Amino acid sequence: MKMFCYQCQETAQGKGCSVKGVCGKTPEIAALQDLLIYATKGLCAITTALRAQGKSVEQSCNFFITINLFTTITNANFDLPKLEQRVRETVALAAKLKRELPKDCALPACASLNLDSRETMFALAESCGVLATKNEDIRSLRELITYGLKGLCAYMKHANVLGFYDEASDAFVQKTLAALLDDGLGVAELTALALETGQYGVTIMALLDRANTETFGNPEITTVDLGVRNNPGILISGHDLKDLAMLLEQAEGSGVDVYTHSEMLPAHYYPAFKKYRCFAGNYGNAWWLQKEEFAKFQGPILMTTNCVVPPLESYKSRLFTTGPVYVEGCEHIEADENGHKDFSPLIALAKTCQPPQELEKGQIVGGFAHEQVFALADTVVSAIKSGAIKRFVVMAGCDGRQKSRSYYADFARKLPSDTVILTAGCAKYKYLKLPLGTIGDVPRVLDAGQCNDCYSLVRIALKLQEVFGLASVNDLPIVYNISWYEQKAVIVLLALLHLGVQKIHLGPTLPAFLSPNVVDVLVKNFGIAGITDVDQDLKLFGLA
Ligand code: FSO
Ligand code: SF4
Repeated sequence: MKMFCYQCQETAQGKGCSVKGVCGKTPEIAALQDLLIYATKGLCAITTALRAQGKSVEQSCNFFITINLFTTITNANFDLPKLEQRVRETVALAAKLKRELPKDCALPACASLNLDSRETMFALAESCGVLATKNEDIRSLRELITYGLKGLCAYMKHANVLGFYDEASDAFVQKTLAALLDDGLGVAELTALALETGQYGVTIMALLDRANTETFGNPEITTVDLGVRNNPGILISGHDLKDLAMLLEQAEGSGVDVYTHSEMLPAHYYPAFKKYRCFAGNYGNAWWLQKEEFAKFQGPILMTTNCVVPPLESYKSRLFTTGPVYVEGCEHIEADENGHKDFSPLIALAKTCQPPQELEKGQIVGGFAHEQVFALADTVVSAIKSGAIKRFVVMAGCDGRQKSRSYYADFARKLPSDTVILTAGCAKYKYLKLPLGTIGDVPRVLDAGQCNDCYSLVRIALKLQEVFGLASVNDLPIVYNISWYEQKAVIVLLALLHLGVQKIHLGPTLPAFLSPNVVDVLVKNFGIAGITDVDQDLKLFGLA
């Protein structure tokens, strides 16, 4: 079977995975993901037509569409039967909603799919994937928007499960996804739509920020242990704080400790989780080291979102999934109709396991989200005025397994001592544990949180602009050296472009899905550039 996917930074040869995904995605999984997106476009054409006729779309339908997009993000779903079921549910929901529309309502072919066998599905998938769009620039922009929407939906899902919704954003996602079938939209219209996607990216990151902070409090400066305790443990990874809240509640008093991994580290910064004595510390590093680290953890592991990688046999029986994450052969924890999840299988299994093997000792400090940094504003502003802090370097985004990513650790090490790194996302693992010291009382690496907390970095930049009375956010002494891996980074990038941030450097490579002409548009209008080598880039940024 053929496949084609180029949605993440690790795509084969920097061009596209066509035999098997570097991530472990098989051609069959790729086919059903393509088909899921295609069927979802059909469903979105129907919901958009319903809205146009003044009819409302149920929240459960909006949520269903959000999860469909989240499901196809890199490293989320490796379960073929589950994907097949999801495609069938999408087609069934489309058929049901279509009955509410007048018979003569014009709809695309994907709004009325007829899928009998899995073979029919595979055959159809061949004609509806990325390469179905022949014009390279149109394909590039359509995929840029699709990946932005996938990232946006990941963040929207986290807000939704905490009871925060934005119907206008749901309507935009659905209208836009359906519009990607419209051959009447050219480069200019699609470029505008990509920037509008960035605008909704800002809205949704702000909504998620409100959901997280109103539910769990404002992140505060926190010291997090990196070592291990003597009890058996459960390791939780991914980005879903509600899952963590339920797990901590259920594990408390059981004799089992809970450790965070990768993007769950910033959970330690929230006041709401500090009361749990079972909340131990952070174990390990970014997602791509999970094979080694999960094997050594010895207890159950819960993946709440991407990035999961196809597991080794040594820990597969201890790997549980939930939310949009599925791995064939691993137990999946479903929410009940009230959103409650029963994590007792993990707690019971943990009690039979050895405590985690120690990976490292020590502590790290984080929690520099917007409110905490605003509380330190006087210190930061006087450090800037005295010249003690000369520059901020935004080094946010994703980490990944390619060797070339050592660039980011080297870049951090070689930065002049009067620079401060602002970070968010799993990219931080390249420098958070380096001994970079402080400037006065201000650590040289300020971790705002998860990748969605890039929103905090924007708030901080806007605050500095206000304090210094600058006309533009681009007048601040801030440079952007961002690393990307998957589609959440795409929505963060589009959000920054929407806010008018210029001269973002993106690495370790520019996205394969950007055609030369689209790159040209981004270079001309936003000054976007890639990276070269550390010394050259330090000079270019005026940091050497
Ligand atoms: Fe990293 Fe994975 Fe948060 Fe991504 S864990 S790579 S941008 O999913 O979402 O930063
Ligand atoms: Fe390849 Fe990335 Fe797609 Fe996986 S998600 S198939 S690694 S481009």
